[in-house]
Amino acid sequence: MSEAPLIVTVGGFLGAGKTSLILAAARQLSTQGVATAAILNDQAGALVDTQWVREQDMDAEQVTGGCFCCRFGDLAQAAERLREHGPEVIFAEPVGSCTDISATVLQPLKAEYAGVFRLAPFTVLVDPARAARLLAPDADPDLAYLFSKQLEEADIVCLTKADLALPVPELPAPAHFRLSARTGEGVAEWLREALAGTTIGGQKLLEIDYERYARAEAALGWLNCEGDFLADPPLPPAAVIGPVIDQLGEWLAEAGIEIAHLKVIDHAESGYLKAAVCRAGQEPDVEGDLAASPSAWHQVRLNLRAEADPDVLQQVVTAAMDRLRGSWRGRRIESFRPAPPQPVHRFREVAG
Ligand SMILES: Nc1nc2c(ncn2[C@@H]2O[C@H](COP(=O)(O)OP(=O)(O)OP(=O)(O)O)[C@@H](O)[C@H]2O)c(=O)[nH]1
Ligand SMILES: [Mg+2]
Repeated sequence: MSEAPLIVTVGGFLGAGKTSLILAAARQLSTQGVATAAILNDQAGALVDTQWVREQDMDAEQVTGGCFCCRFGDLAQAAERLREHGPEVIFAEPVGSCTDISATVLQPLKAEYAGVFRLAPFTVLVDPARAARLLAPDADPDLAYLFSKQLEEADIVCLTKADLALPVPELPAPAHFRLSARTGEGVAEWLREALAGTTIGGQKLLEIDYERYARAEAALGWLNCEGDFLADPPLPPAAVIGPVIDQLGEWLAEAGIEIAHLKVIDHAESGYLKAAVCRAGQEPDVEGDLAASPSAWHQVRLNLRAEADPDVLQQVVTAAMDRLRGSWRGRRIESFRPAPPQPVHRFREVAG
């Protein structure tokens, strides 16, 4: 390979559209013969995103059990493994509740992996609807703080979901691009800037209060679940994940619980389907094989992040899944509040 792979870090709050943009960008790049790969990240295992990205035939690794900053070694190893397959671009998606990425991830990558990887400008995505909620006077003040810190350290800020034509919120940092992963609008323009090689990622460093940052992360209940479902009678994937996501949306809305992101993926013998919502009461976004035929066996993964007690999340998820007609095998559920971030490295100056 002529040049070291370019790591393109795409951050932003939960549900901002990071994975969708990475997939849309990878599709555009593949038409130009550019090989890409992705690294996904979460506080727990059983990631919907990793499975979704792999279902789209993209080479993907994941870092689990903590954010990139706390698992810096795992991130570097994941990037090294991907490098063996010769991608020119490696997209890296940090957990949506993570910030201070410039000091704890980008500077260490520049310092320790010079010549091995190159760094694109750090892109942070903003969903206009989420921004409006987090910037409202009644928003959780710690989450609002985290959100503003995410924007403050960005080299490039992008407003996402342009196809929804939502009002543009007044952001603490100005947006450089407005794009839609769904229609492709603005993706080529962003990619041109991200891949230009003129700006090296991590130009800014944050002043940040780690106690407040930890409180913001802990404001969210986190739940990851996976298991096999044997439908009796056989059901299409839409009839498995549809009722689960609808029921959960209804119960969480009734309880007044703010959803950051709820996503469910079903890999059945007949095809795969993903459904997701970023707020209670939202009509789910459904992607995949909508026409997949009935199947008895379904491999299901569900990831839920919401402003609620993790035990409550566990109860409602279990109850929603148990309403389906059939039986669950080997279902594992992890629910918790993320632990305070403890970065392996924290640079006080911008590295080379
Ligand atoms: N209408 C519309 N919806 C989008 C667009 N991009 C993403 N979405 C939807 O927004 C939701 C969140 O998208 P993701 O790409 O999963 O967001 P994310 O930032 O990776 O989420 P986390 O990994 O959970 O933090 C999904 O339901 C997507 O279908 C877009 O351009 N337009
Ligand atoms: Mg994602």
